[in-house]
Amino acid sequence: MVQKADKIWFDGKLVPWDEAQVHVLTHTLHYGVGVFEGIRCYACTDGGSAVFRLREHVERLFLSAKINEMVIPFSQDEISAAIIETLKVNKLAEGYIRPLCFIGAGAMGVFPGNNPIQTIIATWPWGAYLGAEALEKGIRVKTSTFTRHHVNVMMTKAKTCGNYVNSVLAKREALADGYNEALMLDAEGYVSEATGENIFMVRNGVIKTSPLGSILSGITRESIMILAEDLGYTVVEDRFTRDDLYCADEAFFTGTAAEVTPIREVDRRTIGQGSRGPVTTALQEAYFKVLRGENPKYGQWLARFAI
Ligand code: PPE
Repeated sequence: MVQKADKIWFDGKLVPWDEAQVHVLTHTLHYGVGVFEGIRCYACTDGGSAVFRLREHVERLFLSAKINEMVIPFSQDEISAAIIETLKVNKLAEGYIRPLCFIGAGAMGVFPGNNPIQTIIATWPWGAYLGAEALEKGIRVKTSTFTRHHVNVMMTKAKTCGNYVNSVLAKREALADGYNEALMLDAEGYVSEATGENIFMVRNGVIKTSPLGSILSGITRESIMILAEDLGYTVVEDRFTRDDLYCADEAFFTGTAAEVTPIREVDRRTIGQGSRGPVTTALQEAYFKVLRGENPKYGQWLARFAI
């Protein structure tokens, strides 16, 4: 169960958590055209808190809306300010932020007509996405029987609610089969991403990640590519296959929720030594330092606030 907070921001007002309700004929509930973000904030070492890459997340929310021809009746600055306001009112120094824009009730049928575009911002505490041990020991992954979206079926640059039907199907299957996460291949059979994470592999010191195509353009992915280059690694965006991945020295997932999660097994093949490898460890450390405000070089990635 999600841990309740005091308030949810709903169309410009802070309403009590239990009163943030919608009508059953909400268009998005029927047809899945809504857009959302997943953002984290962290308590910093020097006191205070910071939202990680707030500007980029809010920008992606608006781009997702544009792709889906939804006009959000607020500016990016207004949504950013509302996020900080919601965190403060809920006294959440560290946690997860979920903005969601959806098509409200009005007309029914596939064409949404002039139904209102509504916006909520919810926040709650959220620990390690894939379990407390995952960040240290790594997780077990299985190639899904479900193919990731073809770019001309669902537009993958948008973080669209309906895109996640594919993720839910794959995640359920992976968990039922005793794994922690599903590895999803694109329509051509190359490694795409996971149900809510991007993927990296490391071989002979070179870090590789799937190119933008069928994947969500992850903000963690981009941050890790920058931090890896800082640490002197070569990073390439290139397609790779599941058998390339089986032969990796290391592999890991990235995502706001998943942060940097090592992969220790794929389809019963042990990856590297079957534990968190040195490159993954170095990148995890670098990432957490930035999040906690310990790397002044990336101070501009942090929207600081105090509760
Ligand atoms: N791919 C997908 C499909 C995805 O959903 C996410 C985020 C990513 C990649 C990584 O993107 P970024 O967070 O910008 O690095 N998934 C969000 C939702 C997870 C959920 O279960 O809900 C998240 O991590 O917040």
